[in-house]
Amino acid sequence: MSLTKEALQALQKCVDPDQLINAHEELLCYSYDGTGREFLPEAVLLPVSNEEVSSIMKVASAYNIPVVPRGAGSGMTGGSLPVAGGLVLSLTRMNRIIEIDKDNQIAVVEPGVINQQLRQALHPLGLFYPPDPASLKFCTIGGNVAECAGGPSAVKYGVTRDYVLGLDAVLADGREISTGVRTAKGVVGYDLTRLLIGSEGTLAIITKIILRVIPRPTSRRTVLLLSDSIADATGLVARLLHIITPATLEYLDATALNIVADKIPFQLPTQTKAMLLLELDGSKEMVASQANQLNNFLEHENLLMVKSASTDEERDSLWQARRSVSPAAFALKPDKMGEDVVVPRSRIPKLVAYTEHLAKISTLPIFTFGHAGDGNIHVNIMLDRSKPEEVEQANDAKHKLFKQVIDLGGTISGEHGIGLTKKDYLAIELPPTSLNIQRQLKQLFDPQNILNPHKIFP
Ligand code: 2HG
Ligand code: ZN
Repeated sequence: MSLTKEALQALQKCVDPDQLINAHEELLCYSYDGTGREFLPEAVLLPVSNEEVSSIMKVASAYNIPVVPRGAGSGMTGGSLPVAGGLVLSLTRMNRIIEIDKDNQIAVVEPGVINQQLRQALHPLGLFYPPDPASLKFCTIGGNVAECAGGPSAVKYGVTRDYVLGLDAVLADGREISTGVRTAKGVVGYDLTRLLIGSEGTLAIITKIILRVIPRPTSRRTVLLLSDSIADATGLVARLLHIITPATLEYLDATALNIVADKIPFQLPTQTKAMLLLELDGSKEMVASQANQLNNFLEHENLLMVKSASTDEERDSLWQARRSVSPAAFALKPDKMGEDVVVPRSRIPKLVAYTEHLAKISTLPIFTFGHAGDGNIHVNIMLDRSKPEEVEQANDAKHKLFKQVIDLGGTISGEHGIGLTKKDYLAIELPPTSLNIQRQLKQLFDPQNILNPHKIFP
């Protein structure tokens, strides 16, 4: 326990009574995330302003209390889990869209704004914030920034970091900083904005985000490609991207398709082994021209079926199916290791063949889906954590997978971050000098190691 009576009293002075939770049954709500692991915090604080965050951090550093910032708790690697107890700083009440500057295509938001709410606010203004994690209906922009979230549209539009111009943040000792700019360009000093993006709550608490937004595409077409061969379907990805840049290029294997089959508005041929889900967007003319190029390209491909969604309802069902793969996977086993490895796109067939090999030598269900357009494949290893032999098998498969990914010239995380679940594997990818410099940065920002301790570093 790091929260003494004296520290608790000091914290009570920072916020109103309804902004501090320490009843056991309420603490439980802040003890888990998308990994299904659980760690109980000693107290939860719900600040509503920068000033409150700052005064909380001053108390936390004076009393040496661990602090874990948290958005919606939808993270996939344990980033928001209070593994050392202490405080959870829930930023969900800092949920104002402070400003939308239409002329300059900028939105300024607090971290607790839900991704989808920002999209809805931008829509009538003809603007668009592209990063679209599968959890966009409930995840927060602050969490997206902390993990540098991606999503299906990254293949055309990039990830969270490509839209963040500047940040306000509170340091471990309570000091406040502003980084970046609210202009289209800016190169004054080191890029602290980029350093904080993806830092998983280990360097500072993000309290305000300046985002670049873009004109909203007015037209789109959703196309489904079905193949009886995973190798053929994934082999097509890199070649297709020479012809057009779709807004999404997603891939699902047969298991992923099976677990969401009830949501797919079409009958799939029984030989289906893989699906690619593509979306074209832009103006009406651009979409029509890309669709033409796509059709010409597909004429020479050996596919079971090519089908376009003909109504908005069909399109929504297809995306609902895709976004449900991750939660639906629990029908296979009570626990999952959901990895988010990335390889150069031309090597996806090799990666997927390797996962099939891993599945063959294991008794666990292992299946793949994900953002093929980015080479970002979710390898899901399903298991029952109460069975030690399954945990051992799953860890072994994960280790082998990561090694193979590095051999293929890839990276062990494309969008979920390192957090808790991948920290022991960091050295597979980062050489010692790079790891050391990163540790020194952490030390500089947080010398007492109170901000999200035991994350990222082995
Ligand atoms: C997705 O793309 C998410 O659906 C979750 O990133 C992936 O559960 C997963 O492995
Ligand atoms: Zn994903």
